[in-house]
Amino acid sequence: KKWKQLSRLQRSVILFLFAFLAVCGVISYTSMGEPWKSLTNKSLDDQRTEPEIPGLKLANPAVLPAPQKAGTNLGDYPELSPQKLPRAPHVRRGPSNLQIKPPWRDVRLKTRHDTSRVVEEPIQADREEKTEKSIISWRGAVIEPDQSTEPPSSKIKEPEKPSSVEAEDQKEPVPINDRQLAVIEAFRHAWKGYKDFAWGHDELKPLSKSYSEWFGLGLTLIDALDTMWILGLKEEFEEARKWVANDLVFDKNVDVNLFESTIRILGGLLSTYHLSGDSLFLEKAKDIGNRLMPAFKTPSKIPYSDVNIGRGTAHPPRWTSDSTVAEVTSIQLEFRELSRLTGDEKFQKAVDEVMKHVHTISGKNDGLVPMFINTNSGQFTHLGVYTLGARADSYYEYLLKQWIQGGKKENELLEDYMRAIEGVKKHLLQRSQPKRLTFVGELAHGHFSAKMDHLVCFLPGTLALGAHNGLTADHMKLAEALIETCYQMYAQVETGLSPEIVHFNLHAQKGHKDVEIKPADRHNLLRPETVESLFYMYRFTGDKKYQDWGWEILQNFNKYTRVPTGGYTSINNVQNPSNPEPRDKMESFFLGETLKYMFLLFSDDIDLINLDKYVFNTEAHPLPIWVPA
Ligand code: DMJ
Repeated sequence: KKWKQLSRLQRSVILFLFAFLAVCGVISYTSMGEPWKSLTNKSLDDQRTEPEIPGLKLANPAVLPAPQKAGTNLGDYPELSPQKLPRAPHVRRGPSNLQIKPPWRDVRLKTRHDTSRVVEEPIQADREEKTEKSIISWRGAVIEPDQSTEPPSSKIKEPEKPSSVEAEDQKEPVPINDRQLAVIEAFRHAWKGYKDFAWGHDELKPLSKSYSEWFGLGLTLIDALDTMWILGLKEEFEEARKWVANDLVFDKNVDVNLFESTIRILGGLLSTYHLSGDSLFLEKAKDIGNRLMPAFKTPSKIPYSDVNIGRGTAHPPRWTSDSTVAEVTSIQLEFRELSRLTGDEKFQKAVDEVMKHVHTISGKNDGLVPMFINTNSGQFTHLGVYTLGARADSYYEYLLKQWIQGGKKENELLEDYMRAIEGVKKHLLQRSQPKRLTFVGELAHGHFSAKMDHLVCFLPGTLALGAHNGLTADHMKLAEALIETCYQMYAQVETGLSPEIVHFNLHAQKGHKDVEIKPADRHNLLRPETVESLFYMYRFTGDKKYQDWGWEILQNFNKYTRVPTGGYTSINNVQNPSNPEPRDKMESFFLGETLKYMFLLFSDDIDLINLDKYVFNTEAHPLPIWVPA
């Protein structure tokens, strides 16, 4: 009534005053730092992460800041824990990112005292601009406010260029040291055997001077491409490239294992494309990627283990409709990268769906997963058995690595990883006697077994990588303890080489070491996991003992597995130095992984595959991190 009695002028003045006060209020609220943003993210995170995940607490904020412009620091988060290696004095610092130029242009392998490498760095500016918009969630993961709830695949638009194409600034050569030269010599010896007796075939049989076929796709050659690039082996690389260009044909009526061909062939081609910038490798990667896609046509979308890449049909193994959990959850880095490079989201969609599904299903034990999953029902099978070894190993590795690859935005991956590591601590960690080595055993229907596969030795490296990326410091402590154990799996054995599986003594017995070996487990397949972890540990701590341990291992490979006419061989008996019983097979991962990690371990150049720019797939093929730190 009173309002109506007021004149028009009086009403306008009152309305103006109200409007003025409202604007002042908004301004002062905004200047408090846009609190609604963090509130929104926090509540979203809260909803998704109940109950609280141990180890992911505000008390342990990330030490790695979100990707950001140089000189800015977001909130109270400390600066990135750097890779610890001393930089070679003559390496110029520039805008950070790694690229290795083609070895024949820049990497000069000369005499023992005159070896050099040039590393260059690409333009960073537009990436920085993109990442500037990111904010950090309360748990330290990077969230882009407008993107955090969308699947990454929806963001795919334009095909990406190889990371090498962005390379620009050149740095001074970093000398190659004697240990790296020894790795190059070992590689050349292995390659000689492959070239002389197995060229274009899957694996060398160095004793019978012949070869074995698995998929008939030149597996060793493809697995070794990026190793040759990194080692600077120009001639060998060129020759292998020619074979890829002229002889690598995927239109073949052959069954391949989805996981093995993804990590070795697709991963190898993608990584070589990134390092070399040569589109031949991307074309081949697209071809094999497309041919593997029928594997995902299953009732549950959990892929079959095998695909006929010529016929376009897929199937599980003859005796079961199960797939292996590690296999279906360790193809993601490669297919996601293929989507990013091609602009075709179908690859990423297929593999992301698998991860999302595995995230939701029951049958886990504090984040630990069973070893099998059914392709019809999409449920875990053979419940109750938990291991970090064969059939489960790289599930854990890829949780962390996908999170890193995608710029640390996909919180479900991080949550599953953190929960799983807590599960490891709760159910699988024990200490041996007499040395009290920390080891990862297995759990079968509530019974603990002190058995540890050599495969588990990927774990210290993965834990260290997580800690470097901001996860809790106790992961690094555990990594340090476990790498010591993995080293002891070599050092306590007669040949100084680890067997495939060890059993740890839980009780001290006179005359017994920590490590016991059963006759069926005493073979060595030239596997990489311990050397891989040594590489991460050296990069992040700078502690030379890790290099020394790796050097011992290389010498023992040379002593017991080197075949004089060319190549290295798996052996049947690591306990018998006078007759280690050669098995007559050189696995492709010896060149793809073991020697590559050795070379990187002995390097003091942190930009030789910079771990803030690249993430290694489980076959040691480096793929770019989408939003580098
Ligand atoms: C490789 O093919 C990969 O590292 C895989 O993750 C495990 N097995 C071998 C090496 O041991």
